[in-house]
Amino acid sequence: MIAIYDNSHLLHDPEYEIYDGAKINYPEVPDRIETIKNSLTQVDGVEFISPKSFDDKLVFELHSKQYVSYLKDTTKQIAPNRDLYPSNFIHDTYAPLTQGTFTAARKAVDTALRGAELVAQGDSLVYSLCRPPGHHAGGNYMGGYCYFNNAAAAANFLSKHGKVAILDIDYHHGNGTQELFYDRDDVLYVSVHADPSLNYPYSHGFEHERGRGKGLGYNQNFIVDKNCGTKPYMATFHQALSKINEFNADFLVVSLGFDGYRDDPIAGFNLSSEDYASIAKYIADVDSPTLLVQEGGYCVEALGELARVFTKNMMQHKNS
Ligand code: Q9C
Ligand code: ZN
Repeated sequence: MIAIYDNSHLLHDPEYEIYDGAKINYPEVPDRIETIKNSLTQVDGVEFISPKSFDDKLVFELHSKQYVSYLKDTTKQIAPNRDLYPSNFIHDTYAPLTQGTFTAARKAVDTALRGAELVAQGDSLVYSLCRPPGHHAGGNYMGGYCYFNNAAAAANFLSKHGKVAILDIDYHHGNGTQELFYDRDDVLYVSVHADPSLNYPYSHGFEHERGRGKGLGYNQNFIVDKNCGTKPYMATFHQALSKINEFNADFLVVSLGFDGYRDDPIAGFNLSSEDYASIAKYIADVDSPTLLVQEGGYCVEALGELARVFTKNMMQHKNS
């Protein structure tokens, strides 16, 4: 399995999050991806490569020129080691900007696109170690630690080569991804996440949101309770996976969040690393070449183990 990594994610390192009017430590830290990379380096059969630079037009197919320019121009004016809370093109208070944010976020798109290109060329399993994450970013906004929608960029790239399914197993609903494909029937979006009436992103992720126009039926939201544990989670996960299998896609993109893990500091379905191993096996059984795109997961001490267990099980089952 090829894994794609680039160190420009280190340029995005906000100091704080504003939560309930107070400054708290920013959970979406550079160590997340460093830990995952270091752990995967020890796994037999994983080979690392760097992304390359893809044309900006692939970004503009999803994000407006106005939004992209705002991000580029605003970050240029931020002093080193300062956080700026933007007042435009933003969904919530969870997307601080630093001087390096644009560069890091743009490279995360390249990381996802490189993975998509390899999968389009015949690789059966690739892992894009994207940071910052992407699934909360929409056409015109950042939010929820996300700036550009990496998984959506990969899915949109792959849609030129066949039918694409996106399975989003981050704890949070991918409101940005949902929005970007809401009118389309060539990209199916299926998400399993915590109840948005009690959890971020609050605005979207309800089960009645099923797509629009010819996209109707190509958006499927599945809700589980916070801390629900293995049994209820797996029951719902299997319903989601059967939608993916029915669609019979040519390519599968997995928005891979580890924030369902039991010790996650901001989220959690009370899932164990064994649960992530079995989730990986079931996803590997989907009969489509698969791109894993890193989204959330904030228990830094566990991320190395979770990524290792997940990829080992994916690799074993994908080729058997
Ligand atoms: N202090 C992703 O997992 N914060 N984004 C909610 C908790 C926002 C999560 C309040 C959570 C965003 C990619
Ligand atoms: Zn999340």
